[in-house]
Amino acid sequence: MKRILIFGHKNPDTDSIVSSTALELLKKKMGFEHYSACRAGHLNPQTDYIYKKFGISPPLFIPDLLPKVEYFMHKGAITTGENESIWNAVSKMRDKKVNVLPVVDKSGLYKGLISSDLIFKSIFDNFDPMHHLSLFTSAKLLKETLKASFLSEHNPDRQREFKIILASTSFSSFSNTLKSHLSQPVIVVTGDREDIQLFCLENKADILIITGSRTPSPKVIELAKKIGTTIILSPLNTSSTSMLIMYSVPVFKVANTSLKALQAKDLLANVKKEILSSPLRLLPVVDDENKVIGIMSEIDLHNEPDLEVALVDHNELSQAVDGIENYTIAEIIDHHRIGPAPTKSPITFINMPLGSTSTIISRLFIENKIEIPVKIAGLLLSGILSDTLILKSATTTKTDVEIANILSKITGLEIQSFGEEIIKAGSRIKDRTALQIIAQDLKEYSEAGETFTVSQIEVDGTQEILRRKEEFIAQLEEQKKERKALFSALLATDISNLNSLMLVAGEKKFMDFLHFPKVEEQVYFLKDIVSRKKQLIPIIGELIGEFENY
Ligand SMILES: [Mn+2]
Repeated sequence: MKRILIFGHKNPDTDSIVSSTALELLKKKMGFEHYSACRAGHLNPQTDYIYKKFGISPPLFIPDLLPKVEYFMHKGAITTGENESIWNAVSKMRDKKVNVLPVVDKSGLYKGLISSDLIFKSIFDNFDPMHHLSLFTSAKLLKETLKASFLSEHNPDRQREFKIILASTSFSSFSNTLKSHLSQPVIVVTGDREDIQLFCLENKADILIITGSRTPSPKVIELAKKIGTTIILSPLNTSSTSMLIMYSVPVFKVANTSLKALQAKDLLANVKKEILSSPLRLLPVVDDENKVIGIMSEIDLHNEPDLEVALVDHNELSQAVDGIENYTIAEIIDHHRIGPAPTKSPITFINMPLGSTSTIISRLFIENKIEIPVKIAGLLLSGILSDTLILKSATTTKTDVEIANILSKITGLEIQSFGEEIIKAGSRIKDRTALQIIAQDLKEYSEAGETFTVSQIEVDGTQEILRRKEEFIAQLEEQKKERKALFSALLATDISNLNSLMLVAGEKKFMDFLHFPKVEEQVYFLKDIVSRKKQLIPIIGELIGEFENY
């Protein structure tokens, strides 16, 4: 089953973050383990205060959902050690029905890639019939590949290039051949001919492979031990032994070590070309520590991602985490206006005209007869009180009040005083920059083809906002320019009298359409308006309509 990541909107507020945490818990209690609470932005001061107060870890921070290698790759990979024999690698490929293996070192770190093509090429190169066979290997690799045993061993791990000599001729031609190759390391493959065995030892051949399990005389073994020649006793006959030793080459000698692995976090868009231009049209994928965790092939590029998304506290894609268009939206729980349909197929879409998403999620706990743990009740109560300005905003419904009372009972928190406590934690503007304040709860909208943004902050008195007006207007100008928006506004809602000030940076021709009472240049007084969603956005929608038709 695919993982489902639960996301609130960008620039998350308290309601969207706590909804994500609470929905994950609800799903788990209902037996759905594959839901995880996530967030696309940092906690604002209010939300941070609330999570610390209740001692709960906030949702996992995932800044964007742009397609990454980790969501599309083939997970897990059978690897081969760089010092294993290619025979081992071939056996693994056959058993697991793959023709490529990532090569790793002793600690599991990525070193390269080995494929059946590369192995074939290596065998072909070593088997050049115009020359005597040569082979890069060690006594230990030979012994393992042949499933043989040592009768005498000397430096079994030492890997080098050897000449291979088959003692299949008369003694005199064999002795000539051996002598002509003694300047380099040699391996002699022989049967039970003691004259040849002794001649090899007298001439200090490095490795003697005796075939057919024909144990030599004690005299030969003793001499070998004395002079430091390795004797390997192969259970196979001469022809099988000489074929099989070609596969005793260590993997690293054959592997392609120039191929760079992909990182799990690499953006798919950035690695397509690398995959398609790699020799096998696939590349291994490594984690932060360079450990192999999967394979990404040309075919995987067309895979469905291994995750889906659930949205809480928003349903418009313009407010959702970046990159969301690449995933299936599995579920939506929201209390905002319904934007253009973000899904192709039917899904669970719960949208209710209530004061907060937290109210809806609390109801889901109750409807499903699942007890709300005290700390989660604390989070949900915070979500309701934050979104409804302590049940005073025009968006507040009877249901919000009922649910808030239930949560208050569970937590033992008194609604008014706890509400004031969290609103105060969120209205800190003194030591924060205009950008921090505007970005904290910024929403982007589009209406009749025009883009605009409205940020909101709750304050206890508006003097400080007016004093820093120039700073805010400059930052709103920035936002407007960056998004090519018609205007950018900051709604400063005064919780002491439930009115708001709106600071606006906008296109000149649009500013003429704003007929709110003007407090100062670019600052308007919005009497009794505290809800961006229910009160301000519908008015702005109409204004834009008038503006477009003008
Ligand atoms: Mn909300």
